[in-house]
Order: sequence, then C-alpha cells, then structure tokens
Amino acid sequence: MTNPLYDTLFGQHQGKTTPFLELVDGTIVTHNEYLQLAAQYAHAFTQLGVKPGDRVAVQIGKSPQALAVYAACVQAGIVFLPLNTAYIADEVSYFVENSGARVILCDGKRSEALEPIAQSTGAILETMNDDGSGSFAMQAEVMPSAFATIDRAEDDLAAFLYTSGTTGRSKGAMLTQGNLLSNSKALTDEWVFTSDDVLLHALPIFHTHGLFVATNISLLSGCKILFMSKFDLNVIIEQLPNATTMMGVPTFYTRLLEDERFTRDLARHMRLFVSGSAPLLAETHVQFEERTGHRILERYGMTETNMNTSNPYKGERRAGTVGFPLPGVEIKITDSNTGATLQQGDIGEIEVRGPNVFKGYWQMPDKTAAELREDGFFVTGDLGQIDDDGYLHIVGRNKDLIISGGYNIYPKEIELLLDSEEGVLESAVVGVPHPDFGETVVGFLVAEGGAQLDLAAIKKNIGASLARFKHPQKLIVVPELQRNTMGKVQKKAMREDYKNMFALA
Ligand code: MLC
Ligand code: AMP
Repeated sequence: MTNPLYDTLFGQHQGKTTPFLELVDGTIVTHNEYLQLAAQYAHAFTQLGVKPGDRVAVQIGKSPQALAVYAACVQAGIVFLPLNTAYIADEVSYFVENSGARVILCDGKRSEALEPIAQSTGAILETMNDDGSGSFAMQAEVMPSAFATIDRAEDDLAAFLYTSGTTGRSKGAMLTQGNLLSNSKALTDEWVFTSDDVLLHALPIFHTHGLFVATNISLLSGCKILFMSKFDLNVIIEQLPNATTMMGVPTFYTRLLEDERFTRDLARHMRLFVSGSAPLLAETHVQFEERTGHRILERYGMTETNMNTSNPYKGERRAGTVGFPLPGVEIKITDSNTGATLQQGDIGEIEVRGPNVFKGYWQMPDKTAAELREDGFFVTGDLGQIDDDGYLHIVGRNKDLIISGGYNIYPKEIELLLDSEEGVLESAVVGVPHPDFGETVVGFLVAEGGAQLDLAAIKKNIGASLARFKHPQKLIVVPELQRNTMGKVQKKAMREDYKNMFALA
C-alpha cells in the first residue's frame, strides 16, 4: 500500500457510484463524486505550493465539500487541521501561528477577519463557503478529477487537532495515519457497521467524534451518511426513520427525550445509538431505554487517543459506564502522584496505551513527556475505576476542564481574562451542572478592596476574546474563593454549592 489511510478508507470506493452522503433535501453525493472532488482539491492544494507534511488550517461550515477537503489532505499527504467554526480570530491566530499552517481555508464571511493572520504568518488565505463556493473551489474546478496519491506510512501525520491545556495554551495533538486507521477498524468491527447501515450524522466535523469516529467508520464500512449541517431536533425527528444508526453527545439524547414526537415507533428500526464525548447520565440511559427499548451504547475517547473503550454491542450495555478497552487498547488505573498501578476497584487516573494513542504534542516536548510515558501509556487526566466485571467507570477528572454540550472549555483561559479585568483581584471558573449542556461555565470573582465590579462590562470585555460557547453563563461576585489548607481553590466544593443553579424548575 502506498497510503494506508487513503487506500483503506477512501481509495476502496474509487469509481463506485454507491451513495456516500445524502443531504436533507435528498441530494446524493456518490463515493465517486466525493473522491473526484477530493482529487481536484488535492491538485489545488499542490498548486498553492502545499507539500506533504505541511499543515492546512480549515475553519469552514459542514458540507460535502468540507468533508472532501479532509479526503484531499489525506490523499496529498497534507496534515489536516480542522478548527471549530465558533473560534474567533484571536483564537484562530494562535492555531495558525503555532502549527505553521501553509494555508488557511475559511468561509468567505470570515476572510476579512482572518486576513491579518495570513499576512502576519505568511499563510495563504483561501475561502470555501457553506455551499462549497469560494476562491478555493474556483481553483479546484478546473483541475483533473484524479490525483496520484502521495505515499505515506502509518507513522506519518494525518491530522492535528488542538486541545487546550491546563495552563490555557492549546496543544496540537499529532495524529498519525495508523492512529486513525486502527481505531476505525476496531470500531467498525465492534459496532458491526456494514454497507447496509445508514448513519444519521448531525455532529460537527471539526472534532474527533464527528470527523474520525463517524466519518471514518462510514467510509470503512461503506455505509451511507445522512449528512446534516448541524443538530436540529426537527430534522432529526424527520430523518430518524431513514437511518439505522446515530452517534451523538449526551445533549442530543436529552433533547430527543424532551420531545414527545420521539417515540418507540420512531426509533423502532434503529440498530444502534452511540453516545460519547461527555458523561451520559445513568438516568438518561434508563429513560432512553424506557422510551425506545434501545440501550444507548456509551464509549469513551479523547482527541489524543481516538476511542479507548466501548460498551459491548452484543453484551450488557451498562448505564454509567464506558465499557471495556477496544481490541489492541490497554487501560490501567494508576495513582495520580506515583504512577503506580492500583488494584481492581480502586479509583485513580486512567492511563491508556495502544495503536490509537497519538504521537505527541506539536513542538511541546515537555508537555508530551509529562502526559505520554516512555512505555507508551498516555495519562488521560480522567479519573476512573474498573468494576468486578471489567467495566470502566469514569468518576471524575484530574484536569480542570468543563465539557459543555461536548465542547471542551478550559477554565484557565477564561480565568486569565477575568483576572486582567479592572477591579478583579482573582477569579475561579467552574463547570456547574446544566440540564441541556451537561455542564456550563460560571465565573466567580473576588473584587479588589472595595471595588464595585460592573459584571455586564466584564462579560462584554472577556467575550470579545472568546468563542461564544466559552462565555460564562453567569458571573458571581464572592467575598473570597473557597480554598483548602494548602491554598488550592476548591472547585469541587464550589460546584457542589451551586449545583442546582440551572436546575429545571
Ligand atoms: C452551541 N452553544 C453552546 C454550545 N453549542 N454553548 C455551550 N456549549 C455548547 N456545546 C451556544 C452558541 O454559542 C449560541 O450561543 C447558542 O448556543 C446557539 O447556538 P447553536 O449552534 O444553535 O447551538 P446548538 O445547535 O443548540 O448546539 C448545541 C450542540 C452543539 C450540543 C448541538 O454544541 C454540538 O453539536 N455539540 C457537539 C460537540 C462535539 O462534537 N463534541 C465532540 C468532541 S470530540 P449564543 O450566545 O450566540 O446564543 C471528543 C472526543 C470524544 O470529545 O470522545 O468524542
Ligand atoms: P476531547 O479533548 O474533546 O477529546 O475530550 C476528551 C474528554 O472527554 C475525555 O478526557 C473525557 O473527560 C471526556 N469524555 C469523552 N467520552 C466520555 C464519556 N463517555 N464519559 C465521560 N467523559 C467522556
């Protein structure tokens, strides 16, 4: 094989007129049409001077064309760097600078905001709009629809996905062809995907879940994707009878359960519902089964590792657990301080090793060494426990992270902004339970002696530097932050004190 990831996922469909994507309006994109588009894009990147191993930063809406950019990068040996469309220019600037991206591909509406970044970094700015039009498409449409696939090895990089760090600085997780390929094979087998399946795809395609898990499995199995630009409850309910499988974050499932139209009959012919990226409450699992007769299959993954564990397809899917290690993946529970392996049943840090585990953080050898041990085990920052039957339970986090509707938010990034506001002595940003997003952001502020804080102004100021999904839902002034005797802020206690603040009446 010349390019294992391309050949296995994409190249196998060359020339096939089987449906790959079906849009909500009924438009079908066949495998061959998709691959021809990708080949044209691969030519266009090459013409722009992008070489194998170069990074291309992509911040565009979800469309068949956007998904073809991914295939083009794989075929041309380019490192694909997808970015959340909610990121504002300040945030994108860091990713482009840090990765040394050669090209920024963005929506035409964003080009004015991102142009200065291109100027300062020397990257080429190209546009691709939601309908696939833009400067990049114009260059690509005159290109040949076949491209000589660039040779790659399994150890070569396929993608950079940025994941924020506890210091507030994002880290580029380097994922190899082998990481992605091994995981797609394991998941396709474990979840029994075949070309008869129809996957309802409403996740964004800039994160592991919607991009690698959902898309790669579909390509490998040859199944059709019902491709939705975003999660829209009405469209999901309308399309569900046409699907056999669905993947989502817990918010998808809680929103479905809140809707009376979501009935046993509507889900009757579905084969599988998968949940991940954030904890699925055991009560949601139970309610879902009561309503539909289906047990949601919960799995556990990370940007750095793809998927690590999964509840069984055939055996018992146990509520509140993330199941067993995938084939080829090892999990151990260790003491967070010493790294020593703990006994079965003890709570400790989850460590993972396997072909799914990334190569390290781009140009951050110290951070890589701190989290990726020499023996190949990756320290996840999640706290877990393995029960008597071998099911992994995630019981908490050893990292300061908020997961809101499946998006990761790092408190430190927001605290740094709050602390720099006039009159603020210090701050703590905490994730409190939220009925829709699972967790949401609340900022606690301590004022400098006697200062009166203008919370609306502070919210506006910090908001100018943050994607909207990171904006605190509430800012609260407190006389002091709760600390333990060592002086460490007690976020767990604060979360507990405010746990009902967004509870449904
Ligand atoms: C949108 N908003 C959010 C939000 N999503 N706020 C907090 N958390 C979120 N997740 C805000 C917007 O900024 C906007 O704010 C308002 O909500 C409406 O925007 P929207 O786009 O209409 O929202 P909606 O469609 O309701 O989106 C919610 C969602 C979406 C849950 C459908 O966030 C989503 O698709 N999440 C999936 C994330 C995901 O794929 N995670 C996988 C990571 S991979 P305003 O103020 O402008 O009104 C990973 C590894 C693994 O974790 O294991 O899988
Ligand atoms: P990300 O960095 O976006 O890949 O997020 C990875 C984090 O999401 C993990 O470290 C976990 O904390 C969390 N996560 C993913 N899947 C699950 C799950 N099924 N249950 C609980 N947490 C999860």
